[in-house]
Amino acid sequence: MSEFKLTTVEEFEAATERLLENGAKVGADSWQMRVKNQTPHCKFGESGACCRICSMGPCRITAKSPRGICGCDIHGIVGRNYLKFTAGGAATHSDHGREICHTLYESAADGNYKVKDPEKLIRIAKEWDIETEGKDIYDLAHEVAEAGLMEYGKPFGFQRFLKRAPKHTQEIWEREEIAPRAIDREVASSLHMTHMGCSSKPEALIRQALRAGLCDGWGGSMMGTEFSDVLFGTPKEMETEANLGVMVEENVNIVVHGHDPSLSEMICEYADDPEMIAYAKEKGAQGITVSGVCCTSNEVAMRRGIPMAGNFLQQENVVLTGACEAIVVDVQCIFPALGPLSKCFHTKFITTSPIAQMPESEFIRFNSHTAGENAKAIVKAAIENFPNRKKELVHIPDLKQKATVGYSVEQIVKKLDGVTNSQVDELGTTKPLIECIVSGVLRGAVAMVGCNNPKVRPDAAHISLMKKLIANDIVLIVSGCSAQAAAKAGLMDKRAKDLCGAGLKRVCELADIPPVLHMGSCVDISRMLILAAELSKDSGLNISQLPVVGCAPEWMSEKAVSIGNYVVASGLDTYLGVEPYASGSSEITGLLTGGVKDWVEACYTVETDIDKLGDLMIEKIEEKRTAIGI
Ligand code: MSK
Repeated sequence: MSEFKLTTVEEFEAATERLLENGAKVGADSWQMRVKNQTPHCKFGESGACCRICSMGPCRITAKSPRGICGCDIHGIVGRNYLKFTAGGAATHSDHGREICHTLYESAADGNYKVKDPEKLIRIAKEWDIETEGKDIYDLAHEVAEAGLMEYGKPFGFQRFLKRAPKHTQEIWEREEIAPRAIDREVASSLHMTHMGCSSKPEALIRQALRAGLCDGWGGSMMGTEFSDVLFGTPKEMETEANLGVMVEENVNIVVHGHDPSLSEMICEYADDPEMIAYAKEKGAQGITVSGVCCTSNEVAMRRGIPMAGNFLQQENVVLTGACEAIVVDVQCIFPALGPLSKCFHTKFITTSPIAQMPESEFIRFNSHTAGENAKAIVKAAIENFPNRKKELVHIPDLKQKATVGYSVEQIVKKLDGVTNSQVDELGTTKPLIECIVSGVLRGAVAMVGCNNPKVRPDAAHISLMKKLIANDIVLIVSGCSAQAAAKAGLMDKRAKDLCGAGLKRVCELADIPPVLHMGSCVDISRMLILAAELSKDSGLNISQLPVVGCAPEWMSEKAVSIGNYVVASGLDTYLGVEPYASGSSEITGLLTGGVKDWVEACYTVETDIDKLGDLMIEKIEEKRTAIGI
């Protein structure tokens, strides 16, 4: 086996530079250029002090003009903006979850989508008091899917999955009146509250922001994750690779991008079809390579071992290789820039969802009834595009790392059973993990999530924090683009155990795991909630007492704010490396970084000095250990 070495951020950057030269030859635009054009950013927008929710404005708050035309002060304006931002994220994740419910509803023994994890389906049905005895698995799937769809609009009651949380957490939500009701109701109520002439009281706005976040994390996202597992299989440990070097010059390269696995799963099926491979050969290629970008990539990496070409700020790079026959997208985090960029090369930019339609793309409408046909048409279009490559523009950076992925909660529990002698019951418990933490072999855990953001040197914050934390015996559970940063660097290679402190290294060796565990896409942060809930129940500690924190060092999207809110509202202190648009109001920042702790036992810390951010997390973990006497 070759010597193991991490790929450095400098090597990522050199590869990007070379690709940008490729782009310059054909007049391609890039996010790097657009950042320059957009800098400096508007200070009013950046601090949340611009209000444009009615047409009397826009109103901008300054020392000279401390109130908007309606009389709203800075705290109301910043709070409303923050809540609207959260609602956008909660709606987005939850609508993804809704699509998955519909896909489950369409599943059939002879259909495009089948039930791959019937045990999980039965488990959820029992949890939701749905009769399972003697039922055909597809009848049950349809019943559970319909019950899931009702979670979006039911007139009474709270989200069903809240019962998965420890009792103490449920009591907090009830006491603080933030237990989420129907998902659509929380999103609509948020937009109602932020309408001109409704709420401007900071406490009310932030309380609703937590509630809207919770309807995402314990509602839409959790259904998205659970039903994706039912349909496509609950992830298990799997080998794959990451970074642009996973694209293969001799092959037809199809890159899937976005979030919804319904499309990408089908593309993978058809790309493996011998008839399609023969067709690719007929067109001069040696085969077909599917790789991914962003969370669609995480979905198919976790379940199929499909390689990850890159994360959010690498999406243009896959086109810049000149070797991408088609970039096929579903929803979320897709740069509209891919339209004009793909025109500079031979790449087909294929949009597939009515939710994400973009100029200069080819729209192949994807739906569950015609999924097979759609996927076949897309794979065929990519193959037929192979002869159109401009050979002089082809350059695939020679960068890739091995990664072991697939750490669902079920898989983590199973792997850690081997670490201690503790007796585990049939379903498995998190007790071995708790024993590692109590004994101090592991100091704690960090759930690192989120995007890239040009405000932070791309990937550098994720990777430097991960290296620092594992060296301090803190295990990482990661998802989204954070996970891909780790994989690209090599931190998901099991050999990365040598970068850990002695305790974590021992755990990695005994359990045969890498120190950074890939838990999936951004909706899969719901897996982290389940893990925290199980750790709390198995240890008898409240979630807020566990030496576990959340972190999003390079976040950028509305979804990330919704995530942050549900992680905090579930009791986990959360560390951000990018400021939310809230600095304009001392009251809003005061609530987010302190006041909400009185409600939910956790709050945010914002620190743009990334090294310091790491120190703060380590301090917090040690503080929590001391507080519980371990
Ligand atoms: S894809 S939300 S850039 S993690 Fe989920 Fe990555 Fe952030 Fe999109």
